[in-house]
Amino acid sequence: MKILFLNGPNLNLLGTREPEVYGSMTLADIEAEVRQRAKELKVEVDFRQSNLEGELVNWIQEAKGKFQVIVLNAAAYTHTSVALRDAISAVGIPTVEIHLSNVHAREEFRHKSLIAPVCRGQICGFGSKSYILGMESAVYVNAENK
Ligand code: CA2
Repeated sequence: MKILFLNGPNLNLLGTREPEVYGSMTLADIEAEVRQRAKELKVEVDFRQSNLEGELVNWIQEAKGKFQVIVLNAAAYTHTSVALRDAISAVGIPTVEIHLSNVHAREEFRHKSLIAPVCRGQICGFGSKSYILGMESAVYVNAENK
């Protein structure tokens, strides 16, 4: 089973600013934790980040036939992107929405996710562990689809 992790804008800055909100781990640290758990779960992982909406859309489209589940931290595009929502809907690959922070406990503009209705579920508020929980959910979703 192959899982595609996609990370949206500014997540490359993790560990450098706002540690009180996003923790002190870098995205590379999170990727290392994900890869360690992936070994135990015997799943393959591809882990990518882009600041560009169109690149994320391209990666979602290209995932068809290659990945069974997408785990997506769309970052700020979560709250704005009809293009990401349409891409998730178009490819039909089950997608798990994840966030480091509890978006529902933050500013009102973060309460709305445009992608949530086309995702299989949402995990938020557990810091870097949201990524591990996202991967475990992906394994569950894949088993459900067999
Ligand atoms: O909590 C999350 O994972 C978010 O997806 C993070 C996004 C935010 O726009 C979403 O509402 C919730 C922001 C990612 C930016 O990360 C930064 C890291 C370090 C310094 C500044 C921003």
